[in-house]
Amino acid sequence: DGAVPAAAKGSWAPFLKSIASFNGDLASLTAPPFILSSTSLTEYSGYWAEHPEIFVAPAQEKDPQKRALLVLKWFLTTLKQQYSSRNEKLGSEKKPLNPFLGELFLGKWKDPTGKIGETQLISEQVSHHPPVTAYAILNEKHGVKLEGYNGQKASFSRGTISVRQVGHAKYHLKEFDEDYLITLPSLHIEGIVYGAPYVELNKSSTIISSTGYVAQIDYSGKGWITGKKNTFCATLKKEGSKDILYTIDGQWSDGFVIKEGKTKKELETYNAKTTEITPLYIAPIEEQDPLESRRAWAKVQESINTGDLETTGTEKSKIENEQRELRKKEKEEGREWERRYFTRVMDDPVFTRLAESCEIVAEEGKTDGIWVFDEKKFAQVVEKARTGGEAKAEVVNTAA
Ligand code: 0T9
Repeated sequence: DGAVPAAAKGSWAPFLKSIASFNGDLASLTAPPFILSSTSLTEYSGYWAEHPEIFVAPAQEKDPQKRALLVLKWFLTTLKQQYSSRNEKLGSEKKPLNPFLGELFLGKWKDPTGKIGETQLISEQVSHHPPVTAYAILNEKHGVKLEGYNGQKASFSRGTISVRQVGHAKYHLKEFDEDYLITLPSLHIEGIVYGAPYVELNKSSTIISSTGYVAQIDYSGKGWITGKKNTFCATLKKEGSKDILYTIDGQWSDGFVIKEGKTKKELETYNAKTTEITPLYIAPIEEQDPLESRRAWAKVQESINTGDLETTGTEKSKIENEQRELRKKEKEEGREWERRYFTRVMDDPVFTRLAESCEIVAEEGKTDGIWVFDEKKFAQVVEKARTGGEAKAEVVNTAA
């Protein structure tokens, strides 16, 4: 238990016992303070586009096959941010704050060069029980839109927490009217006994395009005898064909090589360690909406960071009680919390068509329906900001 701080040694063993018998609801785990992060899960949606230039690159490619390759490349470059940025920054995976219903995390990746254009992030907690986060990432200049949602189903076995992600992402290119359905890999947490948890990906995930290209990514880890951590190998094929058009092999936390399928000729190498990320711009707290994550959790975050357990507890309870009151009131009035940017639908034609052609079990991607980015709601928010009180904050933001 080398990674457990001396003061927390007494709390790790009971925690291990508690996860051994937990019910699958990650949010209900009471972890020792040193493993708590002050970041809310709504912020994790930003990991999808921390390299805006790679995110929009497919929009500039005229050849559909190369476009499909660029989408696969972009997906692979997000994995390091998604799954190992926290242990790199914080020393281990940490337990995120469990977002409240309606929590928002909004930001943008600015582009001083003007070549990429501004990329906007909208992340909203659309369900609290079970937790589901939905997001949209928009780049108007290149007509790129990513939207998706995800929840987690967890179980404990053989000393690790296994997590299946429920949900999917859709990448859309306006100019080519092209869609890519992205399934989310399942994962498990390693290093728990040592008090230094980190994520390893399992099995495989798929990207299928409306143009008929299918990418499969197979994940493997260190294993008992051989293998390196965070390893994957990916192939891109045309649907129904056995011919491999491209292969991509490597470690998602380190780097990978793109090769042509037939000739095995090396086309490109990607270094995940030296490729810099673009920081997300978030409005100053006083300009944020009360539902925005960092404003709503400010006091909790500050007390977690200073190690003030008592304040953490009282401030967390305040939010929880407020939420309970809201739910009670909604129930009495027979209505549901209005999501600001997303709507739940029972069928999404793009999702269904692509999922079926790839034998993706649609049910696995659903959390009691499908959450879609609601352009109408979004337009209303934009309009309100233009005409109402929020307009001022927007002016200040762009000037900053
Ligand atoms: C969507 C991502 C997801 C969220 C996290 C399982 C996990 C919460 C969900 C799936 C993102 O796009 C990608 C990355 C990491 C996932 C997290 C890793 C993790 O451990 C947490 C859970 C809730 C815990 O914090 C368990 C406690 C553990 C740190 C101590 C043993």
